[in-house]
Amino acid sequence: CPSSPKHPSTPSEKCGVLNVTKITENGKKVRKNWTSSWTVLQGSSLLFAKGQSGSTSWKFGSNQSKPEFTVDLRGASADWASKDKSSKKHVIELKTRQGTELLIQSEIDSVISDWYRALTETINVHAWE
Ligand code: I3S
Repeated sequence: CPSSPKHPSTPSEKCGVLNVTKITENGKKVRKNWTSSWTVLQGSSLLFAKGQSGSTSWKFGSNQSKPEFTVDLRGASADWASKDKSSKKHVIELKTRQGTELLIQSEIDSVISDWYRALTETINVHAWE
């Protein structure tokens, strides 16, 4: 996962630790379950692996760990979540074309701002696929 991509205007790869919960799955409301996930933006996919950052995160992407779940960003939308969606700060609401809604969050302002930028740019690039 490159820290300084060659083409920052079209981020194709980004990774880091985010807090994430699903709120809707296939159009049905599900119970919130915030977990800290190793998150990878790869092309038009967003992948989440369970567990904290640190020593195990390097395994992600190898055959030793499978992503917990994957989100297709083609036709998705991302926006800052309204206050009624969560009491947490810096929350992004991500809605997929498949009817899954996620909240993703970081306590760190700059971290979530970078993700917001990367996600919205990725969604724009793949909007018509
Ligand atoms: O939107 P909610 O229902 O207030 O979300 C909170 C709950 O999911 C809560 O767990 P319980 O299912 O045990 O009530 C979580 O611990 C909270 O983090 C959720 O709210 P925030 O505002 O943190 O997204």
